[in-house]
Amino acid sequence: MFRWSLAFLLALSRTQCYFSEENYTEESKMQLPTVVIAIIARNAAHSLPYYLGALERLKYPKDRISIWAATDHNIDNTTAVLREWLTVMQQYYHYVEWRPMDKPTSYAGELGPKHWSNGRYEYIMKLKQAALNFAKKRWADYILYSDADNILTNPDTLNLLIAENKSVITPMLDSQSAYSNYWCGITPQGYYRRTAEYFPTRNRYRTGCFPVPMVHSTMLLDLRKEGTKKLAFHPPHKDYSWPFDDIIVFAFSCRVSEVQMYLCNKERYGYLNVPAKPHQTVEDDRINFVHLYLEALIDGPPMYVSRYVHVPPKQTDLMGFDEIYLINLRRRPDRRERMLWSLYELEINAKVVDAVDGAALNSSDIKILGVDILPGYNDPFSGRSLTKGEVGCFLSHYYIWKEMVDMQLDKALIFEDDVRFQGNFKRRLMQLMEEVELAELDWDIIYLGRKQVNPGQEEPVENVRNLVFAGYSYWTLSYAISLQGAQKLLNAEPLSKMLPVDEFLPIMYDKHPNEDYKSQFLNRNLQAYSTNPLLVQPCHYAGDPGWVSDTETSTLWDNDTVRTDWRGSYKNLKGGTPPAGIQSSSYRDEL
Ligand SMILES: *[C@@H]1O[C@H](CO)[C@@H](O)[C@H](O)[C@H]1NC(C)=O
Ligand SMILES: *[C@@H]1O[C@H](CO)[C@@H](O)[C@H](O)[C@H]1NC(C)=O
Ligand SMILES: *[C@@H]1O[C@H](CO)[C@@H](O)[C@H](O)[C@H]1NC(C)=O
Ligand SMILES: *[C@@H]1O[C@H](CO)[C@@H](O)[C@H](O)[C@H]1NC(C)=O
Ligand SMILES: CC(=O)N[C@H]1CO[C@H](CO)[C@@H](O)[C@@H]1O
Repeated sequence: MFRWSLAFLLALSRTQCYFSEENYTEESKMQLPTVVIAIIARNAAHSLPYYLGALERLKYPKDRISIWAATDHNIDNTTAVLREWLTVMQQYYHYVEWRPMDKPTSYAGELGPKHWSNGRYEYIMKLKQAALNFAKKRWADYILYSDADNILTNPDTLNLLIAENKSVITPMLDSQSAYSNYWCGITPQGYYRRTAEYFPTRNRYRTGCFPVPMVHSTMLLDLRKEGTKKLAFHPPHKDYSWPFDDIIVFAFSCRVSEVQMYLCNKERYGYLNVPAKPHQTVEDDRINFVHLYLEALIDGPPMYVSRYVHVPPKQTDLMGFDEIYLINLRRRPDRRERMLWSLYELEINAKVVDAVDGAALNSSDIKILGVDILPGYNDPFSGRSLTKGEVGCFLSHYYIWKEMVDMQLDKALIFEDDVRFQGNFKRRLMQLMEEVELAELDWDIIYLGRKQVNPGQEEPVENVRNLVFAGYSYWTLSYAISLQGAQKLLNAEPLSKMLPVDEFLPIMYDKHPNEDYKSQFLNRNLQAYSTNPLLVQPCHYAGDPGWVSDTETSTLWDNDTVRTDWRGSYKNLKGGTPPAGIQSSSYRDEL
């Protein structure tokens, strides 16, 4: 008995020793807070693949997220797209609640599928309240509301918002305009009030997380906070007398509950589409969204579609042109990719032409091509000469004119690869070309993007809206050109008296201020027009962050024993040049 007890005690103490010292393991980490994501989508089939793609890429464990998804009153494919995504994703998320409503497809008295009638407001308040009730019932720590055209492209957004420890917080979203998802001021009646803070915030001149009277569209509520217990979307507070609008009702609820709304703009978190006007169609909204997508490609982070929904392929076309050319340097695949994605989204079919790489040209190539500089253009005292990049750029455009003439193409459209498209680009251009046709305008080139050198009124063209006679201009970002125009440019035999292509064009339409240059070309009868407003801008300007500065400043005619630095020459210094910051498109400088 005694022996047995001793052995038992020894064993016991040894066991304790093992576990308390040698085999001790650390406490495991806390799981992340639980989040409900509320998805409420209506007539959003065009944005949903990007919206869902961004949600599925959020860097947050999906088993800590529940999805509450509702859709209603659709005339498009929203229900099918959401259903397809949820069917796949339910295995990854903690839980999925799905509330589709197929019929009816409209509200009584609404002006269109994007109109917010009172019926729509009331219904959306009820949906948001239902999502909130669901989250509370399931003891969720947070609920994230995000409208179906808010694309949270920054995958850290959820973590970043949680880390701020606020009751109600929104990430500032970028749009195609000054519009965003917050107000800095509110009137005593609950309407938007202009403030001095809005633009500095929107432009990120001041960054941080700021208390604001209104956030909407995307917002995170911390349901663990005492204050958020009283927040409600529906029914509106008994003292509510402000406009009947779900975002204002909720802002009021925060106010009476003494919960401060916060806006964060420390990072770029994502995008939101500018709301459609009441009478606009789903197609109008889609076109706006395409513009947003293109902006995101330039400014980043870009949007990507979900891997789990089928996106119907786009039908691209030539918009009535015989060919559409995209000039791109082979060693600039990033720009080519961006432009091809952009053109695809715009449903435009373009042919890539490899730009002549000026940096690779040597003096014997140049001799064979018969290229020589325009007498008077090579002038070290004014800091002006033709760089290799400019020769490459000229030749790239020249070969396209030549192909047009060889193939007898009636009209073509040319893009350089550093183009930012204005909203509704395709429709506006097609409309313009239709009016040009109807007016039987005899045209050689039509600039879609350029730098007007002497800002001022240019004469409008009769019977064609948004078209002017082009004055002296820089840049060749994009232009339409007719067969007759291409022929005129070739007839001028510009290779043997070359100057930058964007100086050559104004000479040919007789608007160049330099008489010496002009005198060397005889038939300066190019008929040049420009869209007004312009339909494209350069993506970047000299001096922009991320702008690739000109590294190729040497020319083919330099005396190698005497280093000539042509940097700062040409358009950067010339009198009457554009305001600081707007100098020349980086395409040419890169070449
Ligand atoms: C609607 O969406 C479903 C699922 O994504 C897809 O299979 C179907 O082809 C779509 N229909 C149309 C007309 O786009
Ligand atoms: C948020 O709370 C956590 C934990 O209490 C703390 O570590 C963190 O510093 C807080 N963040 C901010 C921005 O106050
Ligand atoms: C110029 O470059 C071409 C190839 O582009 C090459 O064949 C030729 O030898 C070069 N000439 C000189 C003088 O470097
Ligand atoms: C280059 O410049 C130097 C100094 O001005 C001059 O002596 C030389 O002859 C020049 N060479 C050519 C090929 O022009
Ligand atoms: C139960 C267990 O894992 N026991 C281990 C404790 O640590 C010793 C030595 O480190 C091991 O031999 C045991 O197997």
